[in-house]
Amino acid sequence: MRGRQANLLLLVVVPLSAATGFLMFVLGSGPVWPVAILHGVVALLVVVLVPWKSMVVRRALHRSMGPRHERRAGVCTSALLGFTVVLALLTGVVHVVGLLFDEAPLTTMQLHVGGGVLAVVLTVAHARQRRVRPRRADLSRRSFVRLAGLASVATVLTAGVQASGALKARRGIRRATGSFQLTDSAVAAIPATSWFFDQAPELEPSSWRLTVTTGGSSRDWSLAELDQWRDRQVAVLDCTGGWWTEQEWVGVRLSRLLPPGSTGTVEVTSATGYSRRLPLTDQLLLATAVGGTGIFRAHGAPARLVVPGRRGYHWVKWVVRISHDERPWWVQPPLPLR
Ligand code: HEM
Ligand SMILES: Nc1nc2c(c(=O)[nH]1)N[C@H]1C(S)=C(S)[C@@H](COP(=O)(O)O)O[C@H]1N2
Ligand SMILES: [Mo]
Repeated sequence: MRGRQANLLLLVVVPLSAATGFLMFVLGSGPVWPVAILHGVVALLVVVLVPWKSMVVRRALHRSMGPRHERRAGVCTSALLGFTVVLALLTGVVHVVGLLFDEAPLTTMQLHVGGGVLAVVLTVAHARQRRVRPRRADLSRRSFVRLAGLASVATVLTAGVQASGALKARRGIRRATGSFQLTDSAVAAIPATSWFFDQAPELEPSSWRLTVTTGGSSRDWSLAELDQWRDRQVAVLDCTGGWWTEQEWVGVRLSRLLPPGSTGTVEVTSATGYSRRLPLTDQLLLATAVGGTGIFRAHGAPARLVVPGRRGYHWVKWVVRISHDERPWWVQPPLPLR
């Protein structure tokens, strides 16, 4: 294989790694494991391509250090790109085979996603500085046979990483999403987590109101009024940071606040402005208590959404507004933007 073809493949493979990684986040606890395998294979193709890429890199270094010092623009981008790809690869593998460090300021998975996102941005910048032109022959039968060969090696590597992860972790501790169970299952041990930089607002329970809008009319609920219900739901909070915890959440089924038999979706909005839209076919619960205590302020007091089967970023905290209509739930950014 030529260096140019390795470059072309990397140009596809790095963004595709990120895309499959994101798909795992979006699928919740649905059919996520085939995507996890695909993500591993696509990402580890990068490792398989290292021999060819290292020739490209060596040639470039040689040219820049040779007598003519042909130093091209974009050297910093290239170096940074190399660093972020290695970071994403290492943290990906460490996460799968490794442990969850509950106490660390950043989880391995957060470093992983940070590295992965940066790697895609830098790949685009890098490719603009070093254009590679695809040729007809790149789509030849021979190229596809070669790609199949490379992918089989990547599949073996993925199987190895997954198998060592499975051997190392206690059974049941890892979900198909790749997340690890928190070592302490107590409510007090749940990390207070934000998607980006949201901070717990000051909400006075006695003056807090939940505004529910449906069919052109709206009604405010006080906490005391919601407390007439004690609906229970055992559900797993699975954060994209790479951890999960199973708890019994107590509060009111969201459907109780809507006309009986309502269909469609609800947009659930936080006092901070953070919001998600979800289908009423989900077992949505507005939780005011968990595991025998009230919800703590950092975890969404006085009321936070519980969405069984979906990843943590849907579990809106500090809920103040619920708007019900027939808009499809998927007409929103697949991941929160704030
Ligand atoms: C930017 C978005 C990304 C997200 C959301 C993401 C997400 C994930 C997740 C959830 C896992 C765990 C899979 C499991 O436990 O089975 C994982 C593993 C992994 N990721 Fe990523 N990833 C991203 C980007 C990347 C990139 C850009 C690379 C490399 C170029 C990469 C390389 C890896 C590797 C090597 C593993 C271990 C795979 C295995 O052997 O099974 N990831 N990633
Ligand atoms: N208002 C608001 N709700 C939010 C978030 C946020 O940033 N703002 N983060 C979500 C994410 S990513 C997760 S994993 C859970 C974390 O809940 P916890 O703090 O109880 O662990 O809250 C979700 N709800
Ligand atoms: Mo999260």
